[in-house]
Amino acid sequence: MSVGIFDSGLGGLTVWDAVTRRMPDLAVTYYGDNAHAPYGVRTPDDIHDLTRAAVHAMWDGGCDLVVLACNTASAAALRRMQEAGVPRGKRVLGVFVPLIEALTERDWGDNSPPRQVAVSQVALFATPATVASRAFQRELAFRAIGVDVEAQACGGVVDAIEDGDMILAEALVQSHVDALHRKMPDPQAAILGCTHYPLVQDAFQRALGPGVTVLSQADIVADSLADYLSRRPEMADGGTSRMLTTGDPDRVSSRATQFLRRPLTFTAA
Ligand code: DGN
Repeated sequence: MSVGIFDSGLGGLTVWDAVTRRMPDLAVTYYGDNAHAPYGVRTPDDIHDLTRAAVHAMWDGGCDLVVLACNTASAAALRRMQEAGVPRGKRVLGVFVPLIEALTERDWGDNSPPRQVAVSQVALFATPATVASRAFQRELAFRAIGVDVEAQACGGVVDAIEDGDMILAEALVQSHVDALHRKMPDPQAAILGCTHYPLVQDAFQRALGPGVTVLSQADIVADSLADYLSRRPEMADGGTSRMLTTGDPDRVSSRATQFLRRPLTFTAA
């Protein structure tokens, strides 16, 4: 069974890249819903329905475990899907819990007691849909962690990165960090809560200053997945690696190769 990594489009390739570097022998199915990207501007119901359909296709295609690399999909669909019930032997995980673990330095082994929160003032940068969902704050509250989170919706950054316009993307990062500082002048840590933001991580670090810990989601999710699979090896038992897209495979392959600067070949989902 290969492990599934789902994203609305290309952004999840940052997570795929970190996972495949961390576990080179792991069989991974990447599934990009490019036909319906971007998700960040869609309604929560729409995002849920698209994510649910894709995850069921991945389960049916042989992935027992699917990771939603997309924050927007994690925010709008994960809890709803888990509450509606997951088929026997299948799992779907998101990206918020690994981030919360990293933020709090807490070990989420079953029944682990809450530990001291490592930081108290945290900036969250994400798409407008993720910020509007308040899913990250909800997950923290669910775990009774008293972290003060100030969220900043970063309109335009995903589009600029997808267009390859890094000068615009970095200028937008600066203006979103300025906006965050007006609400929270002195954050101790910053979460880049969008698949695309690792590509402008240096710009976030520069704008935030050297004293702020910037959490890179892709590496955190890869570490967390490695830890999960060490405890549940049956979830990644053989299988072959594939790159699937609901969009046009030739076009997606060439954009993905440009996006990650690695040769990548997609086939139709
Ligand atoms: N993959 C999305 C995320 O992590 O929020 C960003 C792209 C999008 O669909 N807006």
